[in-house]
Amino acid sequence: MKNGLALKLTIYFLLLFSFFNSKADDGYRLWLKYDRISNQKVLKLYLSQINYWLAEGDSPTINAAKEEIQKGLNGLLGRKIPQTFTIKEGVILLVRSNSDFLKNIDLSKYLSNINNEGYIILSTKLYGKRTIIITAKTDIGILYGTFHFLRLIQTNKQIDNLEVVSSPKIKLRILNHWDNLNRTVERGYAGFSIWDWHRLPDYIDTRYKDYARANASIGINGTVLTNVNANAWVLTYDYLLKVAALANVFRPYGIKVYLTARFSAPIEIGGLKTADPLNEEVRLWWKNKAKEIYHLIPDFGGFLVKANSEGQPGPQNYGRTHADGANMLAEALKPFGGVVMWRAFVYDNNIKEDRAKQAYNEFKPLDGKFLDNVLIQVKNGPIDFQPREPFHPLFGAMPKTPLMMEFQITQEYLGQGTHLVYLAPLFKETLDSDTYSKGEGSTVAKVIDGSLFNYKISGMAGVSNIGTDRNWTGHLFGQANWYAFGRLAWDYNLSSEEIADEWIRMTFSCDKMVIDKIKAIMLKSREDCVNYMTPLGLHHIMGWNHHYGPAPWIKDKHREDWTSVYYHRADSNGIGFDRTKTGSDAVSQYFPKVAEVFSSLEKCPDKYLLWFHHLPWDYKMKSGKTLWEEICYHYYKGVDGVRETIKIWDSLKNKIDSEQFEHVKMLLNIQLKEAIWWRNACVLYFQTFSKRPIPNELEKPDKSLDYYMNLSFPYAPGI
Ligand code: GCV
Repeated sequence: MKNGLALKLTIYFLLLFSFFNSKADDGYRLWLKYDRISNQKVLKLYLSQINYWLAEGDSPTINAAKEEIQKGLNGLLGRKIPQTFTIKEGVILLVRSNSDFLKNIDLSKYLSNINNEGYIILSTKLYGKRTIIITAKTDIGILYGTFHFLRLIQTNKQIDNLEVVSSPKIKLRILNHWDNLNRTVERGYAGFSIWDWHRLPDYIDTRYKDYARANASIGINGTVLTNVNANAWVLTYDYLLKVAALANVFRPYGIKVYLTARFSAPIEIGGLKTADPLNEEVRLWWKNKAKEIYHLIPDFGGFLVKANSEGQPGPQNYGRTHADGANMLAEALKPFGGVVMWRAFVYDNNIKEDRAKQAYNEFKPLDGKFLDNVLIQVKNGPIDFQPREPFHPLFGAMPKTPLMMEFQITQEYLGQGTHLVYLAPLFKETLDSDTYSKGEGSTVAKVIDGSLFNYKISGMAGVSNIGTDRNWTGHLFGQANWYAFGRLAWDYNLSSEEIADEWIRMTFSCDKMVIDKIKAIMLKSREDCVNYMTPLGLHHIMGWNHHYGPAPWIKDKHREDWTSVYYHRADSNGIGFDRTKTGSDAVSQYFPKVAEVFSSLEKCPDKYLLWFHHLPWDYKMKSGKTLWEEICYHYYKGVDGVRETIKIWDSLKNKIDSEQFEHVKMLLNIQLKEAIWWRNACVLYFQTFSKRPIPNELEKPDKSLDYYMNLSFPYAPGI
């Protein structure tokens, strides 16, 4: 009997132990988990430094900051940190810079270095008491500073000597949701749209607030709720009420809402016969619509517009220019302080010109013709969010028109929902590119932050990867891309490594071994992906329509510029798109210094080689290999990279949360399968032109080209 009881108790305790030991993290809390710090030494130190918090004011934004500091400190330190109303030893003080609490300290040297969204964090003594001041000119600055401070604790950084002065470099830091009103998401791989239009405005999903918190924590201050392939219906009164309900949730977190404006809305929901931007009735319709919107949403951000692109209506339907269209909307928004973000993603299959050149040809002549509340939103590269593209030639080419960046966070062309690809290196590659538009150092970042040409407004947009999946982004590492986008929009000088370091610490662990391993995986992941998908400047060779998987054989479709053969141009002589003077001459759209590099076979970096040059299969590469061999080795290297990633990941078993571990492990196995699929399909296909063997030491594809060409995916996600 006694023995039986002992056994039962042992089993009970073992079960209890294993329950507490196998943590399960479903990813919902993103990088704002605020779990108790596991390193006891670090925890003890913080507990000796932080005794109270004090926040002045009670605006909705200050209340959000209070809620956050309370939740954050209590969670991270594992005990209730009380609020105080007077300065006491070890207080965290959240106040505006003009607060009486700060009247005895001179903040001027800091304040002159921050704008209205910036903040200052100082470790100091106030009235003889050790204090950490989080201050700003505005409430939103205080909230941003609060998130920064909590991040320091989450990442186990020292807090005894703080002198942080931080201000966003870019004004509009915006997510673009390609979400439809029926809740499907174009190029979305994380479930359905988080906007529950049917139940809005009365039903406020808790996700909305969590979405706002997450975005505010990385400085995102705007969200375009709807797809650029727009539906006019969202501009009807009933839907605007729903939009207003979302705006109310986001407002305390400094996030403005924007909508996509379908150019033909005056016809579709306004009953007019035309949407001609020079027609008086049409202009009046938009003015009244703007009035109606601002009546419901006084801080409405403005419109994002895709016009005369991929079948969307636009001013050219009426023989007008993009400037005519954008200015009509800008005029309607102007009295209320709204902006128009007009996309430069235009190309037309009927124009017999290299697609890569068309946006530049269309927009460059319009420089200076836009009203001052219009930004032109330009994708990072001249084609379409490929794994690698050179920077878009419009950057630097429109000194009189604010150009804003459009990145894609959702991985339409980089493995969609199943590949671990950390995008910060891709974003940085574009931002750091030198346009030479005003001599050396005229980086894309300096174009879009407005400093190079004195733009009055500046912006960076990221096409969102968020959906209804429990962990928001489908792939856990998709969260890192959302995070990296926000952090870079705030400060593009941060390195990919710094951002990864922060995110890993907040998502997985502050254990050095774990950080080093995951960081190594993240930092190489984009290059691995380029290698197994589109090495050496290849591009746009993915599956038809759904863009899932490889399909370099796509040809003979109703649009040539949507086929793969249009882009790789493989034939018995060689491969690549000649964009030099002997070809489409797209190089001449770049400033001479850049054009010279891209044009020259000696100077053109290998990574852009086939983007700009058509070269024979036996062309001698810098490595000494032939072009054909080099292509093969890159494809194989990409796959080997994923194998290496899996090995590293496996070594993290029991070192990180078990649910996180298993989730990523399963996805990595899919990624490996798909990387091999990409490699085999592309190498076999290009081999039909090169007629050369795959180098001996490389494993041979185990399936035939026919096999790959016959695969079909009618239900691939995202369309
Ligand atoms: C929203 C690519 C995508 C489309 C997208 C388009 C755009 O072509 O495949 O789904 O449409 O870009 O950016 O407008």
